[in-house]
Amino acid sequence: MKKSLVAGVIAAACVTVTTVGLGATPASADPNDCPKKYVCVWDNSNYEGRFVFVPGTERPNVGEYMNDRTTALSNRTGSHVCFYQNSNGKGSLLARVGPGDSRPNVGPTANDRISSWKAC
Ligand SMILES: [Ca+2]
Repeated sequence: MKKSLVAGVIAAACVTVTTVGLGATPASADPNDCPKKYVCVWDNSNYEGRFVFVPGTERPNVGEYMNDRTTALSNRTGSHVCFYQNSNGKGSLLARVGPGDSRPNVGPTANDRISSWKAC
């Protein structure tokens, strides 16, 4: 009796874990998944889809994998960070995000245009 109860509890725990796995998106869905002192960007709104997590406040070129794809972002650094249209902080300033702030959607002006960022 006791043994089967333990088995039942373990089975229930496994079911719970499976449900969480299916409920979550494959990549991420929470700006706090971005580690402290990192800047993180995601392809889709609400922190979903492909992503790049970068330590520090500088990224002169986000790279081909994420170039012109960013739709959501999180700034977990202690500085304001500015996001630019071109590499090396050139082109239009598309977004300025305060320390600890995040954007589930950067909006139509900045969407799918960010190529670099730096503290500002
Ligand atoms: Ca996108």
